[in-house]
Amino acid sequence: MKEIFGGIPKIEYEGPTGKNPLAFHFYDADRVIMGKKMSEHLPFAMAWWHNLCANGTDMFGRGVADKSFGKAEGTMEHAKAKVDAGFEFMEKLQIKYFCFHDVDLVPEADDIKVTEARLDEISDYILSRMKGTDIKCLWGTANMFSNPRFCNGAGSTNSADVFSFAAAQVKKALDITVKLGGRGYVFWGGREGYETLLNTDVKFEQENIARLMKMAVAYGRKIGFKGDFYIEPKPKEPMKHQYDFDAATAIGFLKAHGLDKDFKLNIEANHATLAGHTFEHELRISAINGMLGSIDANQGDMLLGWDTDEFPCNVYSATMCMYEVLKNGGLTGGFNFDAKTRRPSYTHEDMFKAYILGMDTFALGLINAAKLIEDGRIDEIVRQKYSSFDSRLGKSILSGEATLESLAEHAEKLGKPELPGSGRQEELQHIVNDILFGRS
Ligand code: XLS
Ligand code: NI
Ligand code: NI
Repeated sequence: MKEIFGGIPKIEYEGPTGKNPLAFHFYDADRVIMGKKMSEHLPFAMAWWHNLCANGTDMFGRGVADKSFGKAEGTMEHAKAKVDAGFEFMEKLQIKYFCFHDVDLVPEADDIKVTEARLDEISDYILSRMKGTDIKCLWGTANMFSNPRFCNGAGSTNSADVFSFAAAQVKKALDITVKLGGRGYVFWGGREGYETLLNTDVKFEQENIARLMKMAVAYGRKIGFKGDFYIEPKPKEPMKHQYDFDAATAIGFLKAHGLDKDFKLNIEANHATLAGHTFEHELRISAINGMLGSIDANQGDMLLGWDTDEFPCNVYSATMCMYEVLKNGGLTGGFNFDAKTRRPSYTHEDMFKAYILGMDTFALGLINAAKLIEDGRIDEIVRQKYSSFDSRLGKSILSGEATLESLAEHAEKLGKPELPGSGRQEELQHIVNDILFGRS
């Protein structure tokens, strides 16, 4: 097969002192950290849409990057060239997974039957390219936000016809995900939200979204899908209010509709910060509910109020993310780089350098997070903070034996409690810096 990214070598680990921009400086796939290989801790995935489709178009300018891969765009030859480009890209970067929207794979036709036939053809081709490699599908999804028919939402639409088209897309995207052996299936509620309450029946819309998800679970299980369904929370953009605002909101929704056994969350860093949370907050909330499934690894810009989907370079944030992931015992999903190069980084080489940056950032995060855990000071300080619940009094609260009366009696006997003890935040932050930057 003819090389598409000629001149770009296979990207190898060259160590932290290396200066080669086309090499990993921290991601060393076989290095063992806390009993597992880096590659097992970090199942990285390539996002079809940003990497193979997006050409840098924004609200103010047309495309600048060439993603034709030598074929006329809008054709099946081009769709196949993207598959070839994707596989060469993943193989050269040691990436073992990919994620896709249905319409990333093929040009969408006016008639849905034509699109579906194209999806059958391209998924056969992808399957043939997967043979003999260890590349797998992390998750699939249906794009139910780009086509004008979804201007009022997909599951939340006011039109029963449009709802049926959403259902048809989910059905086909599930077929393909299962065919390609996908670990998960994502619902990102692109336009599941509203602009104004004046024209919106929120209760009706939310119940209909749940109906669509229940149909997806029923169909998915019927055709043998064993993986997790995911909701990917996002607070806004494109809609002013999106129903899956953040992890806590999505978990409440899933529980209210009895979907919590089949669904977990796919947490995206940039969506967390748009919701006014840290990335690690969203991960923790998912994890304590047993719903941390997968991650869309990217980062936002704190000075901008939109989803910039930048490649992650913030090692501190990646460390806090990996701390949550390690504490969770890993992910059932993986790390999908839902990230795009900046508009001026339009060359094919930039695509590789961006993934190298992201993978090295998470490798550093993993190395650091393991050090934080192995050091043990943070855990010990947290343990001490709650140690009063080890006392007889504390145990009576935890066991349910205590009552308002018994506790009031205790309080009245004391008259005035001691202050609860320092939170030691600055000490903890110092410890983190010590571990990250010290020479131990
Ligand atoms: C958009 C979302 C999207 C999902 C998949 O903000 O991140 O890319 O990951 O539909
Ligand atoms: Ni995403
Ligand atoms: Ni996003």
